[in-house]
Amino acid sequence: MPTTLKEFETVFPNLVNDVLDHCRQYGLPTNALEWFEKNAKHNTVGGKCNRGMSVVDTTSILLGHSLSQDEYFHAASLGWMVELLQAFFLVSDDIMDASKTRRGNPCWYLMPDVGMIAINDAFMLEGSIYVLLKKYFRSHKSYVDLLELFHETTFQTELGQTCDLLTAPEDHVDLDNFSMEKYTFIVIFKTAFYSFYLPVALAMHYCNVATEKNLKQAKDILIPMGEYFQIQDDYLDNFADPETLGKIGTDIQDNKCSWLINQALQRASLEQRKVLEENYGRKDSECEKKVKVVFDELDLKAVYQKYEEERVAELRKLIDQVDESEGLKKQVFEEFLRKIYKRSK
Ligand code: DMA
Ligand code: MG
Ligand code: MG
Ligand code: MG
Repeated sequence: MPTTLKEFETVFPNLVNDVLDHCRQYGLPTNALEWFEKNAKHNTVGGKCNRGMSVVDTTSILLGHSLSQDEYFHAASLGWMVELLQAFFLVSDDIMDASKTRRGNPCWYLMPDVGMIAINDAFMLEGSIYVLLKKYFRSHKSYVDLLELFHETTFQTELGQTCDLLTAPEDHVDLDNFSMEKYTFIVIFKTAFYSFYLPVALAMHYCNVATEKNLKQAKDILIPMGEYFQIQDDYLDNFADPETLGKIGTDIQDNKCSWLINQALQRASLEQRKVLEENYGRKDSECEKKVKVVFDELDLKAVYQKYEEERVAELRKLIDQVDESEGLKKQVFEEFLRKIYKRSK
């Protein structure tokens, strides 16, 4: 049975207390302790926790039994470390993307009294990962692998964010600068590694089945799955109800090399291309509306739905070919895919 959000969330307060204890040994002033607690809770809790819960579900599938209390706690701790990494990326991403809302609340940097303290708060969220990893996994035989995996995945995500931001200059719109090739690189690096490969690879290390062959098999499925997930994110940025999504889309105004603009460019007439050139990437909601009209004229909703069915069929084929001889299980991937298929938020 997959874990529930409720059960998973019961672990987090313990982890926050661990980090607070770590700070207390330095005699950190009370107001700073309280600030960190608020930062950690506001930014880490309240999402879907698909990534974090996948560490737990993958662990239980790989071990082949329901988890003991101790196993649940350890797997969930690794899961919350992924959620802390995500919180670190999201707090910074919202500043860089000039977003307004996240998980139905104002973005952290827009909360009263926060402002640019949010930058340091993001660093603190990242730093907490390593406090917890040391506390609970210092004597695990894969400690160095876990540590390196977090470091490398963080770096990969930052490379993706670099390319995401560099293809979206604020003051210069050039649609010729976009391509599906650039897009694929951006999304694999900014999203797929940390959201898909990381949770499963962590569980594989924890369960001692992280052989070279198994890690490669996992990567070959989870990277395309993560690409599909970010394409959903780009689709929802424009087509979802912000109330359901918990965030207001910014990709058009932000001049992002998104899946939708790339698809639009492949299909636009000369006239439509002109509309896109004159209105994409402008910090103006009237311009944004004109771009949205072109997206509707090109029926990108249907284009996306067709893409989704094809991509999911491909992923199912890849999953079917998994070799389970070294302890990997197809079910790990089936479960992950089930969680995101046709998601609306
Ligand atoms: C997500 O990109 C990538 C990271 C590393 C946060 P995004 O800006 O499309 O995410 P969102 O739509 O959640 O702001
Ligand atoms: Mg963003
Ligand atoms: Mg972004
Ligand atoms: Mg997005």
